[in-house]
Amino acid sequence: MGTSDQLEAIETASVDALRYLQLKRLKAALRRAYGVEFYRNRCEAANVHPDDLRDFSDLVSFPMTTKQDLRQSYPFGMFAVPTDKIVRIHASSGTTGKPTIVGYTKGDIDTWSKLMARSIRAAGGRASDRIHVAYGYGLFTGGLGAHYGGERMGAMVIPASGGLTMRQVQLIVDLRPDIIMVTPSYLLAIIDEFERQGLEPRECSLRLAMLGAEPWTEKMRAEIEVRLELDALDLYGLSEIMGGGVAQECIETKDGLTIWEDHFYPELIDPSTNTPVADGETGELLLTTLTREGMPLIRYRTHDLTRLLPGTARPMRRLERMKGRSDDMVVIRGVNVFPSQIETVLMLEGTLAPHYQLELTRNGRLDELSVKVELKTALAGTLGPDTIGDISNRVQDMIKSYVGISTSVAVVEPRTIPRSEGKAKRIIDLRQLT
Ligand code: DLL
Repeated sequence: MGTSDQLEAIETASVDALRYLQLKRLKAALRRAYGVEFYRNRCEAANVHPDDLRDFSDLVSFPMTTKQDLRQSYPFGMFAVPTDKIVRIHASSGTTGKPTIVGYTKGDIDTWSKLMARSIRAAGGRASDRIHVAYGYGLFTGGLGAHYGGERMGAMVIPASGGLTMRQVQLIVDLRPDIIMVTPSYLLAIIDEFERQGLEPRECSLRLAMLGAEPWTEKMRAEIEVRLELDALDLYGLSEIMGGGVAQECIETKDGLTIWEDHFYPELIDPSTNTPVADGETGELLLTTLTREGMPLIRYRTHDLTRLLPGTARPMRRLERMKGRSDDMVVIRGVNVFPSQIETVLMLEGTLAPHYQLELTRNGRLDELSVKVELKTALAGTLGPDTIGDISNRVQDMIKSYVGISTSVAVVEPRTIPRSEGKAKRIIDLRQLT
């Protein structure tokens, strides 16, 4: 591997060779997990043993793992190795309760670095590139994962972390990075800061953006690509499974996220019945780690909704851009709504910026959804109340016809919705409070 810009052998292998490797690794992964008391108990309760797995289709009889299971074994109960073999801890924040602790052996950090380097290469990165990492460093996996991957491939890494947006702009202008790794919502805040300082974002040195850690849309990609004149690619992962770098969009096809199947085995289930979905259908992604040492996970429920598609740029299958999380879905008067659907509609209206929040309230027994969205910065203070009223009405009508729900839309002045320096908070649920 080293600092090579070449693809790894498995990235050009045949699908048969990949399946052979996966099956061998899957059997070993189940045996490793069986060493953890939690999994042994679960398997015994389900009356399955790792030796029962002969083919991929046998995996459905093995128990799934949930975030709740990880919480209950807080902090170290899911580890498959003694804690003195763990060299790194990360944690996923979660909105309620204790965080979920994730442990990595030296070998796990090595695999993760390799997969992040592979992801950067798949996005079009080279050893000669400079990488500005504006994902947060710390217990969140975004910063350190990107950092180790960039170093592993021999790039120059600028560990900016999240926040201090003025300084982000200064570093980008002065150090002239080729690649930025950041959440899409925070990249928008950085672009706005360029403009606030009277700088033209398109003139900056960036050639690629590797965006993820939160849902985003094709419309947002289009906006970012135009405003920065670069290629914006999707990067997916989750801390429980490893961190960023589980799947990455390839620059040559830009058609969804290639999942690094030599390390993760994907399945899709219908979250309401917990049974596999038919080929090509949308479902909740389950992931089984194939090579993880410190904390192997079997059929982990990600809550992320996507479709599995055949491989294009690589033999590995692709995940369609995440549609949303099953637990971010709000049911409003019987209609299932994802923030990404609302975002797609907002971006059809040329006067609006992709900064928005959805507020849920309950009026008696009825849920109400209000959408707060900012005007484009260039329009600040230029539109009268009538024009703004027209825009709100138009957007309300569009949401009604595309998504099927009634909302109240408030168009607000630029920079009035709080900016995130990492993952954007799109839904404010005030229903319990009213
Ligand atoms: O967000 C890991 C990561 C870091 C991914 C940097 C990409 C880049 P968590 O904090 O555990 O880990 O959050 C994981 O974020 O289950 C998805 O719901 C969401 N998510 C991550 N990437 C994407 C993406 C990191 N590309 C959760 N599109 C996941 C949509 C994403 N959602």
